[in-house]
Amino acid sequence: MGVASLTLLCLVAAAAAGMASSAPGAGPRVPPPLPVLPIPNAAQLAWQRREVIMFFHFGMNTFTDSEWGTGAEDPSMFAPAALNATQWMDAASAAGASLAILVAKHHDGFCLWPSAYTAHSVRASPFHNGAGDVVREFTDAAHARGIDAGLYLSPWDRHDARYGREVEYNEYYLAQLHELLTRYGKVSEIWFDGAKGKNATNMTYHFQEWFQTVRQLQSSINIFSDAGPDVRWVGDEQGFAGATCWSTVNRSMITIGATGIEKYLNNGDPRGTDWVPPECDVSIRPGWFWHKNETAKPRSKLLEIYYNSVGRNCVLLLNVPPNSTGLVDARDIARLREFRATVTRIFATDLAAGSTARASSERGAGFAAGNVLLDDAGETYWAPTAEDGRRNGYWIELRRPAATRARAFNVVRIQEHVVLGQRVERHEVYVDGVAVVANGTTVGHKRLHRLPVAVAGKTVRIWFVARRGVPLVSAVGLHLDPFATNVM
Ligand code: FUL
Repeated sequence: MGVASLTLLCLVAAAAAGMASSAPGAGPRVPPPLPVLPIPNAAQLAWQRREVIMFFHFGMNTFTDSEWGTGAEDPSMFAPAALNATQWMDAASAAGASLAILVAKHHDGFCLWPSAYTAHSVRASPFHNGAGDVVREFTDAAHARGIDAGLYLSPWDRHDARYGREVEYNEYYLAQLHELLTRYGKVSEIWFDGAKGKNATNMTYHFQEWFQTVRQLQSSINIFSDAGPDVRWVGDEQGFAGATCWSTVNRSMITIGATGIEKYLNNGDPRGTDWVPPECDVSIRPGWFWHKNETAKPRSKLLEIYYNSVGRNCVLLLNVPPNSTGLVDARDIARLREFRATVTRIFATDLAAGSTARASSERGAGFAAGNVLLDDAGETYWAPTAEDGRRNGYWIELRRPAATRARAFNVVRIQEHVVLGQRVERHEVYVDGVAVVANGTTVGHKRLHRLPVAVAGKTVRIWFVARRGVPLVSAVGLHLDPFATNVM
């Protein structure tokens, strides 16, 4: 290869990588803006991008038709005849989930793995004649499918006699955490449920010891609880985040398991100093556990949940309960597949594609308005100069190509570059300079606006009316949801 062609190749490669500084004649590249703290860590960012993850509630309750077992259940009742965790992963794949979380021990205290610290486990059950290990089958099946595994270990334990004796129970719980986090390979999320019955025995959980032990054993894990530290509960079990939803909170404001914290968790806190994004847990059926006569929510409900969770800056943790045979009901898998196909269909076509983008200003090479149209997993973003805030404010505008501007859309997608912090406090969406078709407060990783009626138009402009620092936008999309009631 000649020197000339080599130089050309280098230039092309540099341009492709956005390295304007290496092109002859171009000035040095403008660095990215400073972050607005707090910002997510790498594990939190990877979690956020999953968008939909799966929950599997399976245990003693599956066999007793209950939601909260008493702890007095006989292990002989735990007898799934054809448990197949690979089939559970079919359900996770059908939903497009990259992480699956198993309830390893629920409030009834029965352990789905052969814990060395209690007799109340699969070891005392007929499952594989006492030689079974559901946690092993689950984690192996997940890993074999390329799905990450997570585990739930209920702090509230209605069976164990140590519950209520502070040191003894905390030691027991820690020893079980140790088993779960050292025997089964990589664990990507651990769930600390704050739930506890009103008349439950008094018990102080040593969360700090638990959290630090988890970190010691699994360095890239995300720890879930009402108060994080990595992922927080959204404050309800309907799968709905607040219309205002910050990834930030002040952890010191949240007592795990307390009542009255729900609204704070639902909305987050713009002045929060901790990055603890919300997870929306909801079951596909009325119950968390399987009950013979319950059925899955319809597609329209699942879609509403999606818009109100993923579309409000959250990760959706969708529960599907395996039945007493040890299998996920085929109808539930079909519903998950239908749900995923629907989401894919809505978002596969971007009616903003081919638009030209302009903005109130651009920070420099690498921060162009057009970055919001690139399908690059949020790597690039539009950044304005800091000056706009002192002039007329920050906006970005898409001018749709003549060929598609007559095509109506009823969903507007906006995504912030949260790598550098969540910033947008209030925004408005205009079509053709006049009608405000949508407005709202926070954006975060993803904000989906469903419009009351489908609209067409030449230009779509988004004003960032209030924000912490300059807005940084990684994507804007326009979509048509054919299942919305306003579309013929
Ligand atoms: C709640 C529990 O009490 C439910 O049984 C279920 O496990 C849900 C995910 O969390 O707090």
